[in-house]
Amino acid sequence: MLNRNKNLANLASGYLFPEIAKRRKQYAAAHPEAKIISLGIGNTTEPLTPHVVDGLKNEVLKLGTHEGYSGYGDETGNMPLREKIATALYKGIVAPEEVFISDGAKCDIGRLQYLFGQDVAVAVQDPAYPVYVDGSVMIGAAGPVAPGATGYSGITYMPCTAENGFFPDLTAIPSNALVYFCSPNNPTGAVATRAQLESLVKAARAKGSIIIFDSAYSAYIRDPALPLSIFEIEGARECAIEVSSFSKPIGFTGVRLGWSLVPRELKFADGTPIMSDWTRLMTTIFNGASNIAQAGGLASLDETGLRETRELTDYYLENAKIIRNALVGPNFAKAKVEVFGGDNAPYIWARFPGRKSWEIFDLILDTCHVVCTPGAGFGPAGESFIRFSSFGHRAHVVEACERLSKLVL
Ligand code: PL4
Repeated sequence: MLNRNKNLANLASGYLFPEIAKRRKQYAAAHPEAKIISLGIGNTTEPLTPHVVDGLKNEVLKLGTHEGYSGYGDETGNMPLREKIATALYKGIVAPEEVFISDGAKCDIGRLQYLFGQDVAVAVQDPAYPVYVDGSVMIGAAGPVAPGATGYSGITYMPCTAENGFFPDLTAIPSNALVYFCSPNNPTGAVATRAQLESLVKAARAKGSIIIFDSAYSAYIRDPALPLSIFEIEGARECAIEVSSFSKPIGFTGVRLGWSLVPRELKFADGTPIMSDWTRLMTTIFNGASNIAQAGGLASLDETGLRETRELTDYYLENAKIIRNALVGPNFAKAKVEVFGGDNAPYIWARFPGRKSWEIFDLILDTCHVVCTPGAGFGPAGESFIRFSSFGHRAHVVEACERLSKLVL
């Protein structure tokens, strides 16, 4: 028999989101009368917008003709889409050849972990989207949780707390490390300022480290002073890779489309351009994003598409406002609950002093029939926090908030 992959055996628990789905299912089975509402997993709920649907439909119709049919495409993506991302979203600060189209940011994070392999130090914001840590353990860049420890060995956890404005102490960044950084942040909802990103780039360059910048939620930024991309920061081309996604701007969570951005200047220690190895890897183990999805993505980047994106993201941001308002109600104020995020981000991050995240998760599920996400699932610094997602139907969000206003803490 084959031996189990040792790295997978090092994982301490199941992946967070299926675990939440499992608990919801178990609760529903035991309480069939409960009308459960999810403010948990960041899964979009609103229909695709008309112009994007037209883009998808037209491509499907083309595929049904001899003239318009296409099979395998370029593994790194169709050039018109790469060009449009470079111009419409990045205003020309990146070149189309630096944009690699994919089936989503999560998949790109996994492939980037494969690109850098196991001989790399890893630093994460704590709390963080679990794929950064779990994927690092899977590839062998991090080891098991030592007895008595709260995190995996080999990972530098950089606490992001209310006290430090959810921006980490950058002196903790190890040398020659991959530094995962997400802004707007999942789960805290914090958005890094220009000055903060400048200090991050400076610190990464000083340490010979590379930032993996996750901008999956940049379409939710409304404050014009906040950077949408790490490449707005001078020096980032020498120390950063960006991953991003069509999931949250246009509801492509199920359609699947994203991109990574690898600047030409970025090099390994031996002088090899990272872009060369990334191209080699993508063309070898990835077969290109769906041509239909790419047509939909392209439609979303023209004038009409960008307007629709704005309207869709405004809808979820309004949900975020409704959730925030509910969480500052008298019952929460009495329990001294602190509320963060939700302004330029679709997540609200609430601290329940003296309580455990999973305890609050169970209480809210049991008494409000509302699913949320326990902060502890995002890392040690997430303990006592709960994340609320704004990706729901308005009527469900309003109903969930009414129930939350009656929560006894
Ligand atoms: C549940 C910071 C959600 N099954 O859709 P993708 O792959 O382009 O983007 C995924 C992604 C990338 N980066 C960040 C994210 O927060 C997400 C999506 N996260 C959440 O609730 O935290 C969905 C989670 C999904 C998953 O595992 O990603």
